[in-house]
Amino acid sequence: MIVLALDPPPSTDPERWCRSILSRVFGHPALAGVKIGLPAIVARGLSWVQSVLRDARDLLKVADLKLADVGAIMRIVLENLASAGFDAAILHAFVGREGALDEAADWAKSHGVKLIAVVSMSHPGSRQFIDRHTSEMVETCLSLGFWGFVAPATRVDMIKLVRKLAPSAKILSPGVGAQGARPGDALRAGADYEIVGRAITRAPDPREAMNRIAEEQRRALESLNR
Ligand code: BMP
Repeated sequence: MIVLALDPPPSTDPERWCRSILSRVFGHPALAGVKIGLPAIVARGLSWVQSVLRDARDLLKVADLKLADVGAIMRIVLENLASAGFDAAILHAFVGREGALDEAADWAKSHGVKLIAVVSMSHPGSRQFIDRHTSEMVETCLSLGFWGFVAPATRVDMIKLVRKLAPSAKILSPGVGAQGARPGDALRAGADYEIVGRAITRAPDPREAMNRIAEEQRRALESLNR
């Protein structure tokens, strides 16, 4: 299953770019969701996002601002994201429970927004600080009712750790393709979704790229069941 990272390159019109890519891959059986983040929102704000999210219909719609602030501020941002049509948002777990994650979780619960915590990242530097606290962050976020976690496809040992600690939470794994991880490896390690951006969005034929990645995922899972 794929969550498509829509990160428009600079000097493109983000709305046109996102809608054009989405129109080519929409309806693919492997496409579970879309993720829009800072590159697009910093460039043009939030107003244009609504039309893209409308096109995404019943797909999971993830806002990836990797929020890391005090609770009151995260609630304001979450409210704006929900008004724009997002149904899930990514937060950094390292801000801790009291006065931050707890307030965001309260707000999200009462407004039906799914929260996803970053507990390990796909770049090597994640080991320096974040990965030292992955287990504690997972436990805190689970106790607050978080829906899911970001754990990297580039280091499947981290996915296995999160899956062990959180058997029924969703795991979303970035790093497939452009960052080197092979499609399917994260799913085999216990992830629910692989977040894929450039390997699809920058391909000459995004639909064909999605076909190829979905087929690799299928084969990886099949070999697991043998
Ligand atoms: P790409 O497949 O083009 O490398 O895109 C990966 C996407 O996942 C980007 O939107 C990036 O912000 C996000 N991401 C990541 O690469 N590593 C992480 O640890 C967390 C992320 O959200």
